[in-house]
Amino acid sequence: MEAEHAERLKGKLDGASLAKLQALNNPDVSEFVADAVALGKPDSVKVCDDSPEDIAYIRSRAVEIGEETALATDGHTVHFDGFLSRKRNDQARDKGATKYLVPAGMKLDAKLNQTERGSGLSEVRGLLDGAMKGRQAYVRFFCLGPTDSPFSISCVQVTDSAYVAHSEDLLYRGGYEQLRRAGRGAEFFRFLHSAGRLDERNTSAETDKRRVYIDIAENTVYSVNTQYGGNTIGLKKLALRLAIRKADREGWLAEHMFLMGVNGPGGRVTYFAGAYPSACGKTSTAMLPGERILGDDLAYLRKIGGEARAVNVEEGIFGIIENVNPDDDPEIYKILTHTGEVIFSNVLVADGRPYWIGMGSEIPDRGVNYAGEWHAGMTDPDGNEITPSYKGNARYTVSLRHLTNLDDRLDDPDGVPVGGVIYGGRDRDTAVPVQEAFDWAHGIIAYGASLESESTAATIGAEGVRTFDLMSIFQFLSIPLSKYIQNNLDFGKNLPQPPKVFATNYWLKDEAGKYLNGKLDKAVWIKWMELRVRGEAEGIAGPTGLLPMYEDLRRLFKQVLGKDYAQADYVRQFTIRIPENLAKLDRIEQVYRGVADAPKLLFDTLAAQRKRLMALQEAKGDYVSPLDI
Ligand code: SPV
Ligand code: MN
Repeated sequence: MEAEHAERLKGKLDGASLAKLQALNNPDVSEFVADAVALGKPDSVKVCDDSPEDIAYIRSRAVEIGEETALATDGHTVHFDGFLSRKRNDQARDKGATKYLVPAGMKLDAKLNQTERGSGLSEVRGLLDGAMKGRQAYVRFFCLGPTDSPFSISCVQVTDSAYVAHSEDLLYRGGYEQLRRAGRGAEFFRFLHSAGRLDERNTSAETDKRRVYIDIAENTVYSVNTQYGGNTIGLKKLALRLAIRKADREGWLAEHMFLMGVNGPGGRVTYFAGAYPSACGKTSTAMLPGERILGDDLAYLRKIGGEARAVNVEEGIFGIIENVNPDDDPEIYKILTHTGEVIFSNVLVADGRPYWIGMGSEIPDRGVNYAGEWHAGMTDPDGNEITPSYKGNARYTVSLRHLTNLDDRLDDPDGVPVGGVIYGGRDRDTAVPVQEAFDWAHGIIAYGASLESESTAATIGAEGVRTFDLMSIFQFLSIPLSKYIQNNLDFGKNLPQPPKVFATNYWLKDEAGKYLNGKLDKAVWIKWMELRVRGEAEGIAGPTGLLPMYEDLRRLFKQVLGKDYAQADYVRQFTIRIPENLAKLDRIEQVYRGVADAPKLLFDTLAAQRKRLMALQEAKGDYVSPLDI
């Protein structure tokens, strides 16, 4: 290691840690670590490799320093993020404080949150200066995607939070050995995090000084005064922002998508990738009983051998725990109630057991939760109810490796072939439950780039407000919107057989506000999509896409759920609601009129959709049954 780096690390690292850094033979890594340590000024530094000993060390540190507390069941721990009130807390991604550092001369889309690089760097580095004092820092190496594959991206994380480092062990593949083999000059993403000053509950005390700054020039993300995973776990949404830029340079796609295998007739498996905004059924789709999960949050898509192929970036789940119960999510519920490594966050704990809203059994009226000692009926300083588990964002962190429904190709270096891409939002009154795009470009524009979702209790503000969220990735976009859409269009262009594109809507209601579908109906939609990908079901050409035939769904409802599917239900669910669809087109066109250089094909595609809707309206009225098309 260069004398200069060794000098800066002197006295902080023990011999073993120093040797691990040295063995990497990568001056860029030593430089990053030396700088992080000089800045954060931790008392000591532990460098970890991929060994079980180092992973066990992190796990026990998290409990020792009180960032996690052991629960009654072996392997279970709980972590709390900061909470003062429903309005002031560290319980979610902080959109306002997350900014791109933009170097002089570079233009980022005006819709992205950004600040000038020089001043942004001094601000965040100022906050990190000495932030690790009195604590140990952990240096971790991980890989995005399977190791030693065309998809792999090496990452180095420096953090003073054992909770963050522990979460990363459950969520990502170890990357030390890969980086060591790559040696000098190997590229990697860098993440520097400090939880900042902690209060008596070991939660970040100065969340008003919370910052997540993304230095796109150096592939480095700085995060400070926060512990919530979405702001701190480098490889999750922080890396996604860097990966979108790398994918843009290299001609592939980094997406906010689940990845799953669907069992088709005759033992075949068809793979799907799906983008849904938070709290819209993404994890529960990927976890559908009887199918094969690969991932629930992040996928990379590349063209390999003339095919679209995808990997799960992660190997674990950081999932929303609310409403996980034995009926709706039996696989996850089993994991959460049995021995094995689970980090619960922001749930209620009583007698060493975790409780959460919607778990399907009684919740005690007293215990300890994210607000401290808790009893039913408590309110926060603003007068809002303190719910037993944090409404909308209490979570669990588990490795995928223990799931019995895990697909066996999680680590395939070439990924799995993608048969279909699905876009799904929360929409009470417009889109049918499932439909297929006419072709790749139609799907990318009319479904992906037109994705909207209604706000839920998981987000601050009024519920039921439609929010534009293209490909459910808007919050993570790090390149201009138009470029991102063009890259998606281009991806499918010269593939002999691009994936089919579908849209789902699990949230359709009738005039009385009652949901038109059962929670498990998605198990039927996915089987229909599987048949479509294989060319084994007919589609009815409607104005917004191809609709399922009643007969096919009737057969599938019986086969998958053992249910009789009435034709009247089909008609109610798949009626084309023309005024609502036209209103949606108005909203989406309005959004894109404000986007610089939006592709012409986007406006053409939306205009063609409008024309089809109006022609049908002219012929058959405002609400048209699928049987009349
Ligand atoms: C999401 O909200 O989309 C998540 C959790 O997957 S977070 O880590 O906050 O991004
Ligand atoms: Mn997500």
